[in-house]
Amino acid sequence: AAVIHRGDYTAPAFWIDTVDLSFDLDPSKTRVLNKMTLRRNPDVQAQPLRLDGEELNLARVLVNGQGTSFKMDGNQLVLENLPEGTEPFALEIFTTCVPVKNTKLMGLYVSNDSFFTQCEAEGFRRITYFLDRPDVMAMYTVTLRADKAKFPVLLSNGNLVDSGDLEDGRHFAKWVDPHKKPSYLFALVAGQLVAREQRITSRAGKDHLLQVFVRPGDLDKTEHAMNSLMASVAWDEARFGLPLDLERFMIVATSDFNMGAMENKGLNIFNTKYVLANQATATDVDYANIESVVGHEYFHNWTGNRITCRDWFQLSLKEGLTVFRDQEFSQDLCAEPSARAVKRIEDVRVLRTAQFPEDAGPMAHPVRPDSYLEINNFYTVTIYEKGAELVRMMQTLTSRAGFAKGMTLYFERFDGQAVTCDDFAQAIADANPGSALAALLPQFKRWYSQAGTPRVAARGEYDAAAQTYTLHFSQSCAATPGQPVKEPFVIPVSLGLIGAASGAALPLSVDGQAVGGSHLLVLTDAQQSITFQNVAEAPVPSILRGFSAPVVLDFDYSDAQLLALLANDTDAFNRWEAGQRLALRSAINSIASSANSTSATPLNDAYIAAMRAVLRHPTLDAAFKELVLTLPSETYIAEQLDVVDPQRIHAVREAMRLQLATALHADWEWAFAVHENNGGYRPDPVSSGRRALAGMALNFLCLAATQNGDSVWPGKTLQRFKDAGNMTDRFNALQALVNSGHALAGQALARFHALFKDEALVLDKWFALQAGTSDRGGQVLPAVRQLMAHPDFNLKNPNRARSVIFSFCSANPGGFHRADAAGYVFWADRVIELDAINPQVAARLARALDRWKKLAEPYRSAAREALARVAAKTDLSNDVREVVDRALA
Ligand code: B3K
Ligand code: ZN
Repeated sequence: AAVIHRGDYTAPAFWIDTVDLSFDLDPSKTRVLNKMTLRRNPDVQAQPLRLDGEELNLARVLVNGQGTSFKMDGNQLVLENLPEGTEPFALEIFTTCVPVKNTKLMGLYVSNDSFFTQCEAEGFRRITYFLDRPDVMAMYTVTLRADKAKFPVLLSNGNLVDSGDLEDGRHFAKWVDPHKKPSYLFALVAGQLVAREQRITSRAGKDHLLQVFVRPGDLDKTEHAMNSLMASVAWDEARFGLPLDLERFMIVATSDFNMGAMENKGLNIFNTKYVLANQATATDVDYANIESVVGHEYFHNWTGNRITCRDWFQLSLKEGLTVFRDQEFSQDLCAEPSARAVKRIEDVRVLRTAQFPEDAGPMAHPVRPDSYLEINNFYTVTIYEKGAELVRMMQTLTSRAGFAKGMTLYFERFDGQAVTCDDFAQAIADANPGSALAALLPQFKRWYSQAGTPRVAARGEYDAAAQTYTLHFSQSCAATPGQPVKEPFVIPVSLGLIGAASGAALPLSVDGQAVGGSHLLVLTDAQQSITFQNVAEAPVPSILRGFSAPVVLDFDYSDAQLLALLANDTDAFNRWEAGQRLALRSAINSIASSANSTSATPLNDAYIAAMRAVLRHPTLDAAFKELVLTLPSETYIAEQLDVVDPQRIHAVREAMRLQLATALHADWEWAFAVHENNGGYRPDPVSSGRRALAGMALNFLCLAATQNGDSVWPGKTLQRFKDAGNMTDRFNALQALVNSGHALAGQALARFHALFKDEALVLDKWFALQAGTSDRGGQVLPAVRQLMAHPDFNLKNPNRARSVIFSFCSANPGGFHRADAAGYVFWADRVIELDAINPQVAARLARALDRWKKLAEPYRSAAREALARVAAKTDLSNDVREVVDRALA
């Protein structure tokens, strides 16, 4: 297999105008008749037609109804004797495939006796021969035929135009999609499904049918997904003037799915995890995720489907933009401003714990990559989450209204086309001629081409006599693979000043102008300064408010300054950030201080007192408190260090948790008492924040019990676990018992399994909790091996594989990084085993060792050995090959 380069893009030699597909669906042999009309692209020199195909049995090829010669070149079907000129011609291809053997879950596959498809990025070629690339957009007609008893529901994109019975107990359905689309947006579903239905009328007065299809028995878990869909339709119309462009919009849930969901035109296919919820089975986090994923896929209908990507290097054109849109959607659904801030903090936490490491590791790539071996490896947090930050910065540099104007211009220019990231950025800038974005566009676009997380270093100078405060900034960005030198970025820095003594938000004056309480400084140079006038007292700078750019900020804050920000900043994000910086500092000092023994008290009294003040604060809301009281993760701490001893980090963080548990014991008791009762269940931000804080309190109270021998709180926790009226409270209680290692955990886990043995998504939680639990002397790996031997374990089901294997290898550093290397041996075995089943899932797991070069010995050598063992296999998929070869490079 060869590396694909962005610079090699050429337009297709042929266009496909129409596609008429007929399926005779049979799990062990599905027949596919593909009738297309094509024409030569007059702008490209005449050449043979090369159609992509994979794991297909080819039976027949007809051109304008006549047999024709063809040859195979690798996976491509090559047709040389085609009509000359640019007149359309008919091409008919008949193939068969074997859905039941499709464990890759790409193309047409069977899950729970139903048929599903997944075509993005290159799965359509596993269904029929095609120009399987996003810039070839066609009109689709699809006829499905199948056994009526086994597959009563037959769905595809667009509108149902005909259906009826056939001989031998079979039936058919014919679907026509009124919009042209690239092949990656094709979908079909066939099986025993039931739907929740909702009719809606748009602002413009059009009627639509919304449907959520699930397996019989799951209908009682579809209300939240439907509500989220209705909210999405309304939001896109209200915020961006983008209406639903289909009579019918369908969501179908499947339990076998490689990722979260897929935005197929009019027929979104979802992982059940992002559809099914009721209060007995889903947590508040599940509810929030469903809302944002339903929104995300729906918003793709415009950003992705109406305007799509010219080539896969432009993936962030749709993904970064659509993540930005789903983030804004979730924020706009929050009634309280504080809930918006909570959502922003959660999003930044994902960016910093997952994307920053990616950008500093062997898989680092620009938001618009330059090359890939396997496109599936580039559905990354960089393309998605960093891509969303780029769009957010564009909004910051043009204003919310200006950005909306830019979106309107983008659709005026490019609706119905396959375009590039440049096209998007140009449209946003052109709609805002006076903006900083328009003025700086070429430099701004370095965000698309340069990988790596920029660092911004700042220092401040207060001149008490002149009452001025000057901030000096410098920016830099470390080398990444293939990019040794970086040019300066455009970095919007939102700034404020807090009085060091008074704690007051200081009014800002720049160049003699009052600018209010916050000021946006746009960094463009390697070095830059700004001076504020009329600064009446020594200030503490609040820099990068709201995380206004995806950078690392270095500022040599004193503890006192951070405590002042934590107590007084008007910007909720920086308030939280100050607490994180304080905790991080304690962690790093403790890690550095004594290599062998861990202090029982890494946190100082001032920090503890500040955390008590936050916890007991009369007006801050519970969700925000829970975020502030959450220590930086082991992964985030590791990223701050040059040499990483995962066991040391784990020990120090555990000591910090224990210290918070004991030093704030009375406060946790208070917090639990005040937040434990929340009335009837509603998954809104305020009550879910209260449940989160109550759950955190229980976790700390059970942890403290391991020290003080208390049996009251573990007992209460078990009772709460038994009595809980919703999954959030129940699971938090279970987690408190399991994570503290309490003896009652065993009976609670057994009871939980018995209660939910028929709920796959709940069992996933049961597996994940045990595989991700805090390691105490190496007990987790043997437990994980036992979980894999459990009758409910199934390696072929991605959700279940992730719940055990990923929860351990990717989300449990203290358990995974063992001095005896057994974690890495386990990892290598699983990567190899999974690669034979499902390369996409295997490649995700392979990334668990991305940061091996930072590890201290003996971890580093053992990790390299494990990677080398995988890389030595000659029959690896491209997916895993690319990941391990890059890691070892
Ligand atoms: N566009 C899909 C992701 C497809 C992944 C293919 N390996 C889901 C989404 O981003 O909405
Ligand atoms: Zn997406």
